[in-house]
Amino acid sequence: MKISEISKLSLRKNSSSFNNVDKRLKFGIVGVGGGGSNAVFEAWKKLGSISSLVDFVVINTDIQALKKPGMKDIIKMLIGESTTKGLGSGGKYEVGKAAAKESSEKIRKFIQGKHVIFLSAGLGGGTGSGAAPEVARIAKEEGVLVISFGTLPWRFEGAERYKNALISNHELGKVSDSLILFDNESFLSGDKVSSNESLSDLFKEINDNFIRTIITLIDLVYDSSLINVDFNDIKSTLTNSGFALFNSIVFRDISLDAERTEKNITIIRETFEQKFNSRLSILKKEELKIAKNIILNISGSEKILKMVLVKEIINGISKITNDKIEYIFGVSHNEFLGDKIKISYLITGLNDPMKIEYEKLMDKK
Ligand SMILES: Nc1nc2c(ncn2[C@@H]2O[C@H](COP(=O)(O)OP(=O)(O)OP(=O)(O)O)[C@@H](O)[C@H]2O)c(=O)[nH]1
Ligand SMILES: [Mg+2]
Repeated sequence: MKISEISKLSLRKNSSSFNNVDKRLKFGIVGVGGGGSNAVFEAWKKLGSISSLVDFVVINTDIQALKKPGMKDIIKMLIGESTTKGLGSGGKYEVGKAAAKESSEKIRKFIQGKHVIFLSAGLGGGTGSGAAPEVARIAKEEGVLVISFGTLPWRFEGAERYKNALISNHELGKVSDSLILFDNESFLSGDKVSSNESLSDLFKEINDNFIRTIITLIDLVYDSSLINVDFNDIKSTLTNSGFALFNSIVFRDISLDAERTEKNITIIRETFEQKFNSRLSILKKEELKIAKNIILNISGSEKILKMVLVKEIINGISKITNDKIEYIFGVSHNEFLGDKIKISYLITGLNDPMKIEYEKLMDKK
């Protein structure tokens, strides 16, 4: 995109009619299976204070897992009572799926009235893999925007789990509006993990991403004081938008001198490229060339966040994306950021990174 086209961006000024719509939005944060529920538990610890906007639910076939202490204010939903008797799925994808089908009305009841569902599941076991696509499917039937998060298992967890995960990822991709996928295995390749990091450090990093995506989206509709983003813009951008990548970047080296423009564009381009090589990213940098939409939330102090900088940010990003990418962005002032600016972004319209692996698996069947 050229700078001259910036005027075509979807900018919305804060308007009172928008605020009226805004306050009626409801978000559901849903964890399916053990790993997914852990992510929701972490999200609840951070976001529980905005609970008038958000309902939390953990869904499982395993009654013991739902009894985990400390999950106050989180709805606990046992699914598939007749199928599993509350004893779990035995690692079977089909059992997780049947359990969700059996309890579909219970799931639907939670979903009704929500505008967005953030769905988290560790793929590979029976419950998350089998039930998460069913939850997403029900939410889509109810007209809810579904943003899903999945993790692929470490390969040492075995071929059966990997197979469950590939099937579930494929299913989830079909029924979610947007799917963000992480690969636990990618933490093990090269020097991406340091010797003193524990498993829970890695899970924390993934969970933090889940939480930050939720916050970014909620911030975009509630908190962008300068340029506000209409929920319907977000909804139309994310509906059936395929695989997505989310992250946020804090820029410390913003230049304000005479040569600022080129410097800033370079800083932004390079930082984005580095993020794509980060250990969380399962997608290749080249994928950005096919991306269809990007939702940005830019925040900084009033002193630093001038329109020229917004242009530089867009220009830097467009160097590594493509001309046709559509931007939606919110801008907000945050005096606590000092000389730094923070950009959170959600890039959508990407391909399923596991497509070839999935097709190989299906050929073998
Ligand atoms: N990110 C993350 N991944 C996890 C966590 N716990 C497990 N996993 C991953 O998620 C996969 C599925 O595990 P669970 O979520 O425990 O399985 P489940 O969905 O409860 O399925 P069953 O117990 O087989 O019914 C595992 O193979 C791990 O790769 C967690 O706390 N965080
Ligand atoms: Mg489990």
